[in-house]
Amino acid sequence: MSKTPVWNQIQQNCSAGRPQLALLIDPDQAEPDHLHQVLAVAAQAGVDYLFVGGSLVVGDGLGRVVRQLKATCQIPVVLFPGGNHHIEADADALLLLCLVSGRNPEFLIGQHVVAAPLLKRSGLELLPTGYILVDGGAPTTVSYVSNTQPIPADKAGIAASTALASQQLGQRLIYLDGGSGAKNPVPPRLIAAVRREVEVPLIVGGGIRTAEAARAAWQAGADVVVVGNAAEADPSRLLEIADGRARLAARQ
Ligand code: 1GP
Repeated sequence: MSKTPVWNQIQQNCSAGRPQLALLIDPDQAEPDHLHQVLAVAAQAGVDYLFVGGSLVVGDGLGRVVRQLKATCQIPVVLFPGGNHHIEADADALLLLCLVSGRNPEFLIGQHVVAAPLLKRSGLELLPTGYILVDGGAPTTVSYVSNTQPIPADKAGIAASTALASQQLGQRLIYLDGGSGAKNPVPPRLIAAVRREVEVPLIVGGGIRTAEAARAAWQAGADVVVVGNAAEADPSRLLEIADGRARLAARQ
C-alpha cells in the first residue's frame, strides 16, 4: 500500500485549517506494554503523528520502539533526533532539525554533515525544520546537551526574526519548543508573533499538559501541538486534548 508523505499530510491539514496533534514518545521510557496502552489511546484520540526521540536517548530502544509503532498502528512515525545516531529507516520521516535559536555549529551543520550519507541511504522522508528553543522556566536537557541558550520567553521579536530567517533559508517547518517537561509552555503571545511572520507550518511543544494549554497554542497559531510527558504519565490526557481540539474545530 502506498503511503502519503508526511509533508503532504501536514500541508493538507494546514490548508484545511485542522489543528494537528503529535504524541512524542521517549524511547527510554517506552516499556512495550505501557506503549501498547498509550498507542490505543492515541488512535482513539486521533493523534496525527507519532514523534519518537529526544535530545538524550541513553538506551538502545529507538529501533525497537519504531518497529513496535509500525507494527501496531497506522499513525505516521516521525523521528525527532537528538543527534546523528538517531536514524531508523523503519520510520516514515525524520525532522531534520537545525537548532537556529542556538549558536553551536555542531547543531547548525556539523551533525548534519555526518548524518547526510546515512540519511540518503535510509530513504527516510526528510522534513527540514528550524528548531527554536524557548525558555520554559527551568534548564532543560536539550539546552544542556546542545550547549545553547533558549530564547527568553518574553522576547517574541527575537523568536519571530529567528523563524523568519529560518524560513528564508528554506526550512519547511518551524518547531517552537520549551523543551521536554518545561515548567511553562511556549507563551501564546510568542507563538502568535511567529505565526504573523512566517507561512510555513508551525509545530509547538514542551510543557503542554492540559487541554487548555493545547487549545491556547492552536488558537495562537500552532499547526501541530506536541504532547510528551503528560501523555506518558496519563494517556487519558490525550483524550481531553482531542476533545478540546474537536470543540475548537467546531467553532471555526
Ligand atoms: C519536547 O516538545 C516536546 O521536545 C514535548 O515536551 O514532554 O513536555 O510534552 P513535553
